[in-house]
Amino acid sequence: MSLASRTGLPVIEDVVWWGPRGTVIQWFMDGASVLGTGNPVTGLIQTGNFFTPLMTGDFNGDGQDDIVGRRVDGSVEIRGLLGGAFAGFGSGGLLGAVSLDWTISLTADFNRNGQDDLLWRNTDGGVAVWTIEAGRVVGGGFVGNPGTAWQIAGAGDFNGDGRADILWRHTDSSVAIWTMDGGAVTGGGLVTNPGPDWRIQATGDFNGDGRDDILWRGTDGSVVLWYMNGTSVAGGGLVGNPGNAWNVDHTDDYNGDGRDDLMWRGSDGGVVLWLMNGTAVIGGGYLGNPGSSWNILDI
Ligand SMILES: [Ca+2]
Ligand SMILES: [Ca+2]
Ligand SMILES: [Ca+2]
Ligand SMILES: [Ca+2]
Repeated sequence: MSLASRTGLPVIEDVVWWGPRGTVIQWFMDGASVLGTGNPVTGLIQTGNFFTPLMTGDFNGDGQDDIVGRRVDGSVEIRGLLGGAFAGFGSGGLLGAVSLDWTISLTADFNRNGQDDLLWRNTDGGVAVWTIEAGRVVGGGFVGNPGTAWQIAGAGDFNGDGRADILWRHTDSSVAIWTMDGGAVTGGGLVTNPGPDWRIQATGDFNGDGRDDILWRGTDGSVVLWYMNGTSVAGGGLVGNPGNAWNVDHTDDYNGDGRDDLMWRGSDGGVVLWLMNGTAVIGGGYLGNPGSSWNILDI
């Protein structure tokens, strides 16, 4: 899910790669092609201060993705990525230590301030949100505990209020949504259960109606979209089937038309982009192959 789809601003998202020995490389995107490649950025791994990047988000509202990671002591750190180089965060950036029974599940904007927040999960099932502003924790806290049979399957703004909501999947394959306002659950409930043959692959606003949708993958490789309106499935259908050698790696708006697109990764490491308009693939193609030791940062 891109900030663009939440703010209505046309923003072309770049691709951030995390590779061997902690190197980061950016692909600057221009619609269906890679416009250029940033210089490799190193220096994230320092002796005695291992920093594992987890995912990206915009934690200061400048429209540029930053990287959030954790040090071995559990402390959380945000590093800026501006113009292909690491930028500092002034007095922000280092968010303090959290015990290692908590993991960061994803980043999303839960309080509609245009800056991504952190969603945490405890091994005991507990859920917490940190709302972030200018690289600092400014609010949030413990949200609740639905039990460990419920797994966080993603986040998206399913009711179109500008705040990200939490998408849940139960071990019995039930689906549920918590609509959120910062660290508080404001509503939600159960969604249709498509059965165990369908896995949630991604969320994003693929039809540009201002509400995020759910992208499903069948065991046969089929790709299906549900257009969402809160907890109701308001439309959608079959997108296609690229075969099980291809996995959905990432969704974002790569051509700046306000609709999220699908980035595929092949079993050989190859990258293919599908530019989307609802369930229709309207463009894109093969982007290249950085090699299987490189991964796109994010969830
Ligand atoms: Ca926020
Ligand atoms: Ca929402
Ligand atoms: Ca939508
Ligand atoms: Ca798009």
